[in-house]
Amino acid sequence: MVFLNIHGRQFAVVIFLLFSLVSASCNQSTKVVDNERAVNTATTNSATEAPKPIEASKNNQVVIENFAYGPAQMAVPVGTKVTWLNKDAMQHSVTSDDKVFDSGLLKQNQEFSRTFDKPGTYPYHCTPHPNMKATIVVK
Ligand SMILES: [Cu+2]
Repeated sequence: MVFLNIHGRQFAVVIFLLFSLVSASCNQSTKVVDNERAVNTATTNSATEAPKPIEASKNNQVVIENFAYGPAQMAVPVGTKVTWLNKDAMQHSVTSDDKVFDSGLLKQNQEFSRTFDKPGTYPYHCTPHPNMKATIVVK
């Protein structure tokens, strides 16, 4: 009887170990799926959120209107020619913060263009109105 009891207990322990192994591996595979789901969700989120502030306009044109550059942030590939158009009656400039380019004062409906041959971030402003700020990102 004693032997049987021990044997039975051992058997139960083996069953218990097997069961915990199986359930552990099940949990692990569930976790992997959850992680993948989390990664996918994170990727989707960053894909929808990250590009938002930087918009590439259809014709790589920035319109200056109501004392603002639109879009204020624009991403373009290397070699892109960007054109600014001043729609305001007020004169504005397109002046690089790093003195890389300067349009001088643009009258109403006057344009300024620049081709960006090097990747980088190009912040610029309006000389008469320093609160007017925008950025071109060249990739
Ligand atoms: Cu201005």
